[in-house]
Amino acid sequence: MIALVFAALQMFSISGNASHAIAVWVTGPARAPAPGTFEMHNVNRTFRPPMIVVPVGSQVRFPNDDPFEHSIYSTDSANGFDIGYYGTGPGKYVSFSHAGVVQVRCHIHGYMHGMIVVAGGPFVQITGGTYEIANLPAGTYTVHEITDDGIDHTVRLLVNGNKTLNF
Ligand SMILES: [Cu+2]
Repeated sequence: MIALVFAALQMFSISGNASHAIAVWVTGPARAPAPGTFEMHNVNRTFRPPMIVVPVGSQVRFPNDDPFEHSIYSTDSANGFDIGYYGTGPGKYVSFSHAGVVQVRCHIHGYMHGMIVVAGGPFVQITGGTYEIANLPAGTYTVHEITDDGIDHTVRLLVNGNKTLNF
C-alpha cells in the first residue's frame, strides 16, 4: 500500500524559458482545468485586459463600458463569432469550445484588438521568460508556447524520470 501511495505522488513539472511568451498550456495525461466564465471589457475603445487565458469550454462576455456601441467578432476558423452591435451593458456570453488562439476585433473600431488563448489543458499566463507547469503525471505532452504575436509554438515532450525538463 505504501508503494502505491508513493507511486501516486510521482508528479512532474514542465518548465522552460520562452521570451515573448504570454501563455503556455499543455495537453497530455493531466486533467484540464474546469471551464469558467470570464470577461474582457470594452473601455475607451480598447479591450481590458487585452489578453486572457481561459480553459477550453469556457464562456467569455465583452461588457461595453463605453457610452457608444461596439460590435465584437472573430474570424477564427474554430472559435469564430459575431455578437453584433450592442450598447453600454454586460453583453452576451460567447462559448469557446476549441483550444487555440482567438484574435478578437471590433467592426466599428478597426484598431481594437484583443486575444483569447483557449487552453486545452493545464496552463500558465506569463509575461515572457521562464514558466513552470507543475503537478503533472508522467507521460507524453504537447507543449503550446503562445507568443505575443499569437503564434502557437508547439513542442512534444516525454515527461518521466526527471523532475523538471527544460527545452
Ligand atoms: Cu468598438
